[in-house]
Amino acid sequence: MDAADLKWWQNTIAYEIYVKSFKDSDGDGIGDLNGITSELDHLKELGVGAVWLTPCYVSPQVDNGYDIADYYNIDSAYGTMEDMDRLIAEAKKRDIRIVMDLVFNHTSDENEWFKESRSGRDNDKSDWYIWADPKEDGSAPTNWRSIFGGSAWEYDKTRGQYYLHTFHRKQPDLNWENPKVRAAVTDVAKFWRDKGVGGFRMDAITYIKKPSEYKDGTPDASDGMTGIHPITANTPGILDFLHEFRSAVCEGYDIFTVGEADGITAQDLKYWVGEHGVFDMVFEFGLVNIDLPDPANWCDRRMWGLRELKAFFSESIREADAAGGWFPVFLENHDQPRSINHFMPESGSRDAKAKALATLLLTMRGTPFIMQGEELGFVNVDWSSIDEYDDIFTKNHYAFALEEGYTKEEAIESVRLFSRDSSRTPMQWDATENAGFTSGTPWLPVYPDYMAYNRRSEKEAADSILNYYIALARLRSGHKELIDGSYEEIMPEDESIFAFIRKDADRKAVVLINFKDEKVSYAPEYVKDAECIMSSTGSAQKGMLAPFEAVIYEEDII
Ligand code: TEU
Repeated sequence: MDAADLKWWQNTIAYEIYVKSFKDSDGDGIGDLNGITSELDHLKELGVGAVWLTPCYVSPQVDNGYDIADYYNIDSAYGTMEDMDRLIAEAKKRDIRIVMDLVFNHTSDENEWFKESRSGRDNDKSDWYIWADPKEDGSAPTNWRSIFGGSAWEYDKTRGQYYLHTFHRKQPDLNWENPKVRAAVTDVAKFWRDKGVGGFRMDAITYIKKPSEYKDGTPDASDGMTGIHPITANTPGILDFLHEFRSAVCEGYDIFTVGEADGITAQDLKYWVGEHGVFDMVFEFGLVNIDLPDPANWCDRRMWGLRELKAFFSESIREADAAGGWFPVFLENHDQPRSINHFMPESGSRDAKAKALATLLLTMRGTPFIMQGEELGFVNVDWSSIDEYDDIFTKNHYAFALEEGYTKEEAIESVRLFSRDSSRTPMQWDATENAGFTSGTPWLPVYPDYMAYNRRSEKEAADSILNYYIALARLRSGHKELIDGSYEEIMPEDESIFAFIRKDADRKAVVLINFKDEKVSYAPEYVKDAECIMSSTGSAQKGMLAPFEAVIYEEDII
């Protein structure tokens, strides 16, 4: 495949904006759409062509917008529909397309759809959500635990029934079995498609189909409940719903979809992406859960090795390619810790680690997704009390850990490692107060390192993390094999070096990344006749890598 044959979204770099934390234009401490419009040039410089916005629709903000009360309007905290139209237009001028986050597994309980549904058992929307009768003793229909903790069922007095919520009790699940619900969410997607957005990220999409029978599961914790994820993720029949959605919304339009697909493995990709699939790409969870046997329990961590991390990429890229699909490359998002903390040892230079990971992100086969702040080298927050955290999942997890008998120290350590707040602190634009994010009081504290790690200072320092990202982005566009080239892992057994070859008809690039805080060597034959086109240290030596050094060598194919 030639780069010219690729679709625009395969050829570009995507960037995730956590709207609440990117840039505040009106001093209320909350990021907004006009703030984003004012900083589009930062994205342009990074080579970004697609910007995924976390949900900015009307919402009571229990889960920062993932609880939607009105899909057709913008939350006043973020601006107006005119602001959104202007953002779409200004982005387009810079060849950037906006990607909307569609949250269709659930709505807010303050959505009109739900208000009507809960008003009685006999209304037009009475079965738009998942209602079930209590057990004989009046308790919840099953012992399923929601992903954020506590029972997945909430009792409603008016109906005398429980409703299901995979996430928070203020996020009731929609009933996709009802064709009217499917038509309603399709209409929402068409509305945004017709506004000229470039694509959709489909939130929590693997949970939309529930099993036909609601049965208790074997308790997996002392609360007597069982986590809902294995019970409802990827239920047979789900693909029928998604095929229907794809043909109604996407066919014939130059837009892309990426599904957030917890519970999908590389082996499932042939049903999910490519010619016979339902999306253009899916975000798998194999990498981000590498250290958590049960992602619902952050206290129970496992050791992992680089070989496993490398195998994840090799397998998923192979299966996505085999299906005629495409792979989204990501190391971070707004639900995950910062990648420097997640995938790198504690010791060593933060800048060197960030550059090593940047090299992986921008040279792997697929569309890279940069999480805001990743390009500046952001690290996890280090707050010592649970009261300092904001995220509901984090707070519920802390309570769950204590209930399970972990000590306070163990519980807070797990929060330090996995809290979703780490990826949500305000963007750091300059060294002025509040890092130039807001003139008011930021909704979440700015990370104290902002004097050094901010966009302006990093722009001025030649060897900064940001300038390395910009250099890599430019390199990609001039060295097409890094975009369209095949992917072949080399040295798969090596526990220190992540190495692979990207090759097209004309050129071959060899990428070598040292994941250890020590000097390591490799067989120089791999790069014998090649020229170094990128080095994170500026002093590459064939056969040797400095701690966390990343290098790219290239040669023509004759
Ligand atoms: O995330 C879905 C989600 O939380 C799960 O996939 C979860 O990570 C996993 O099951 C852990 O056990 C999306 C959004 O990205 C997130 O911010 C929202 O809170 C959530 O949906 C609810 O809308």
